[in-house]
Amino acid sequence: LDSVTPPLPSISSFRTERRWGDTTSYAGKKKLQSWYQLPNGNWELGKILSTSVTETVISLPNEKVIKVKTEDLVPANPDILNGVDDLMQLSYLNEPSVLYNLQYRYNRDMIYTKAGPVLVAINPFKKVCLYGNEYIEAYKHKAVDSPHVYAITDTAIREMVRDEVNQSIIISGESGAGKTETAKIAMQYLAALGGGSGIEHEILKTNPILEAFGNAKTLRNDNSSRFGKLIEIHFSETGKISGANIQTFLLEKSRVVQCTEGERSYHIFYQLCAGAPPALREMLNLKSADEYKYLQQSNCYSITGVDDAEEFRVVKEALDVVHINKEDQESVFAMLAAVLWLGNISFSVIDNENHVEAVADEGLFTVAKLVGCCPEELMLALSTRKMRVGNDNIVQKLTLSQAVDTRDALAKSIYACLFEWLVEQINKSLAVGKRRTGRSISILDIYGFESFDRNSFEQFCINYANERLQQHFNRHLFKLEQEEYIQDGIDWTRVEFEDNQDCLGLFEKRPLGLLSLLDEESTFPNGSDLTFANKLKQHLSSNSSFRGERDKAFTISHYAGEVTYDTTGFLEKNRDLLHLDSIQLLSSCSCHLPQIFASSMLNRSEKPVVGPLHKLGGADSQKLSVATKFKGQLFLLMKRLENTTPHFIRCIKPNNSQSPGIYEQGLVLQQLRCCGVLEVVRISRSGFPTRMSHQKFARRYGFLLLENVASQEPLSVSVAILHQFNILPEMYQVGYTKLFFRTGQIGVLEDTRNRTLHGILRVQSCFRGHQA
Ligand code: AOV
Ligand code: MG
Repeated sequence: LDSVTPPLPSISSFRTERRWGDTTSYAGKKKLQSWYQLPNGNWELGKILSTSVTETVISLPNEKVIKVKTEDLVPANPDILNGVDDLMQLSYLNEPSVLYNLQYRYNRDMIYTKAGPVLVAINPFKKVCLYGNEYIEAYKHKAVDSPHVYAITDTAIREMVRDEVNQSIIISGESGAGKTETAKIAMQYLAALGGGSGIEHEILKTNPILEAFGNAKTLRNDNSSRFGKLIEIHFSETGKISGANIQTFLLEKSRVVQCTEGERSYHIFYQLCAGAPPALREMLNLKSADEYKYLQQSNCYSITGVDDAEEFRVVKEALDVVHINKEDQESVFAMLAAVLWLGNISFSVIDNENHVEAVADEGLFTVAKLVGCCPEELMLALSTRKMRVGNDNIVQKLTLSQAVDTRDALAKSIYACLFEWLVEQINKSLAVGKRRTGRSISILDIYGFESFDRNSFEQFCINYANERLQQHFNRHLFKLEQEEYIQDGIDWTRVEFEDNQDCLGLFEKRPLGLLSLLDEESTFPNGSDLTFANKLKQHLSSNSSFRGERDKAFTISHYAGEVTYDTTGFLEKNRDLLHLDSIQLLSSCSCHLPQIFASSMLNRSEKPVVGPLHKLGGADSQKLSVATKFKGQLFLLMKRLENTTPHFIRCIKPNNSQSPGIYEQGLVLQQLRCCGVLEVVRISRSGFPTRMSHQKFARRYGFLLLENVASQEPLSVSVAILHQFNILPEMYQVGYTKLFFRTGQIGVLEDTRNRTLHGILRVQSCFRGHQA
């Protein structure tokens, strides 16, 4: 394709207004080239040799000349538009043109492109020279204006200051698309501009910690986030970072005890095994990763290009920076080792009813030592359960599968509590010296949409979160935008978009939605994954986003594609029960972390626990289910985001092999389609992104008027200003309450205002100088 395109003109030359009229002006002209879709689905640029209403002869880049139906051709943009910064500048806004424009830039390491207000970022899967101090300085001083995470972050800072409104940077995209990297790049820019107090350094250091404990290698991404994260960075009046707060969402804890072939558990386990210094190794009785059962299952211990031992040093240093003292760090590592050793505890059958007892071996003794309990108590907690029958307390022995579940539940809980505890410590550290000013920029980075061969409860939750996020995106870029135009009575033809309300309803409807039915089944004593699956089929089959499958499976038609879920384990994971025996064991431990964990587990249950015997009936039935709690968290998150001005970044994965230089058109197109990039561009192109009430406009620019206006009424003043500045009629619309402007129109006014104000200030200070 490159052979037919001239080299990219300097980026700045694209700034010259290439705007609305273009579509029509070029459309009427004779076309030189068009897009032709090959049988494999890829688009090729064909030079038009001759054309009639029905047939066209084109030559393809491989010099093949073919005759095609004219109606099969899709118009291509003139070469001068190759690689434009903003898809809005394309004369023809069709799928192949957008795909090509992104590819054109991608091939030149220009991985960022604007799609109207949205920043599209294509994962380069290699180091690209676009970051660092020089670039930060350039964006800060507006010396460059090509699309970049820095640029969108800069806009967020400016709007925070200008409008005194909190901002959010919302990053979305499939698993492996580059969200977490993008979030870090945005944080880097904020730290550079708002730095000075030193807290920015701490904020940046939270990344290696949270990644070590919350990221893992999956089949989609070697560094996949297994939790969602919102980091809110606070600024003082002077624009300096004053503190931060991190909120995390639903960590995938099943990974601690169960892991698919080729994936890994959390990075920190491998880092600890590889990097712990000798003294620590001895203290924790640490072995190499391949000696732990939990890590053995997936048969994958290392990641290409990653040195776990080195990473361990990085994490330890970061823990120092966020003020987690050496003693606490040792406790953290002890908990990790305890989790690993728990997995090595085995059971032996002790009677002919298949009851088992934990084997008193190295695993058992080490765990007991690490958490600070006596081995016998641990043995009992793993092999028996205290029950209350009538007025009697009885002890029930466990079968093998019950014992294994109990052990795994304990390991998962310890890990999840450890993660939460760490986030809490980090938040304490970041809150130091925080003076609330009410101004903040939040960055949202959650786990991306996932679809594997086998999808379970975790994917169900992750994809639900992504539906919610997509809804937020739709609301802001399509719904609210268009509603505002219509409400204010301006001329507007509605742009249609893919609404995901149906799918969200499928999850959230009560009582007949996925989440309600899941909760209901989870509380039924006889409920099982099979009865759950049947219930879904019975009640939801009329919903167009739902399809029942064979066995215990069902399919959801998500905004990003269909995913089939296997309900095996759904109920158990949703209940997420830890037996009281285990909680009591932890609370009786002599080490402080297990005690903290035990009390946080008890606190989390809705009913307060009165005394140890009060609840011996087994697990706490009042506890919120995982899905319900997650739903609540997502609602709160959305509420918080609703109070901010959003800035959206869409990360795109150009191939499934995590390799540089490969741009698979089909894969990219599917991602562009599902998040509605083309529609966003369409709306922005015909829309009026800048708006201001008549009052505000009159107040802000009224003093620039050269002639008096007869009426002081805001609308009259506004109109007079528009006339004086010669703003073309097609560049604005006057609504009932607001003025609406095309992109870039307000700039002239702002410049004049700033110059004038500056002049006034200078005169004033001169005057004061004279007086003195
Ligand atoms: P994700 O956050 O979107 O996936 P990541 O941010 O972890 O994806 O990106 C995956 C990998 O892509 C990284 O580990 C890098 O190797 C590479 N990468 C991404 N962005 C860049 C960039 N700007 N420059 C260089 N390499 C990059 V997930 O957390 O799985 O949903 O759940
Ligand atoms: Mg991530």
